[in-house]
Amino acid sequence: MKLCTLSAAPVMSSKKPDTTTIPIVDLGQLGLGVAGGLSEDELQRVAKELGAALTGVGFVYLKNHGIPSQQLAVLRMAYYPTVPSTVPPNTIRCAAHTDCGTITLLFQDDMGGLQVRDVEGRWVDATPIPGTIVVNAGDLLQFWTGGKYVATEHRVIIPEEEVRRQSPRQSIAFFVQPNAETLVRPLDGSNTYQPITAKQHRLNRIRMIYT
Ligand SMILES: O=C(O)CCC(=O)C(=O)O
Repeated sequence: MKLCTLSAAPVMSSKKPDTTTIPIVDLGQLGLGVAGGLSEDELQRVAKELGAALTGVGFVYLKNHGIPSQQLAVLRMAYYPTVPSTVPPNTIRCAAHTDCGTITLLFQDDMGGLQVRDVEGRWVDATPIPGTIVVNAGDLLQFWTGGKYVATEHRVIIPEEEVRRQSPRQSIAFFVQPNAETLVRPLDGSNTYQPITAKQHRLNRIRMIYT
């Protein structure tokens, strides 16, 4: 688990944006995947187009982005409602699990409740630092590194403090995954883990959970 601090610098312009239209930037011109690529001038032009779109409305629709349709990365927003007084503290709110992708970014506020299991098997509070991102290692990172980076088992528990129990908890998790057909095998050449595609591993996990 690693922590990094987010910059407080504003990303978007303070100018009131025109939100009536979302700009479209066509990346088809980049010739993605084609050897040679764009000239510096062309890259500058596309970068300026993107910069203008993002500092104006703050959103941009990317056309012909070249990202294969079978990409598996997911942004999950989970809402945990307030907790009735009948529920004892430390009750499990999100069951212990590892994530099935490579890394997961967990955006932190000050609500807490996340716990990770250490190498001795003890549950440790991942005390939240607002404005930071917890980076969680997932199964495929473990497979890829031949077990050097072990997938972090984690869970969420109900807090003790009344103020936290009476506030809803909003979790924002970005699950980074290789494309579906990517074959993941230990990069150290060992046979610690059998080769498996990202998609097959995810299907195996879904079957385990729901059967
Ligand atoms: O809510 C959290 O802090 C963790 C969420 C989580 O583990 C998950 O969505 O897989």
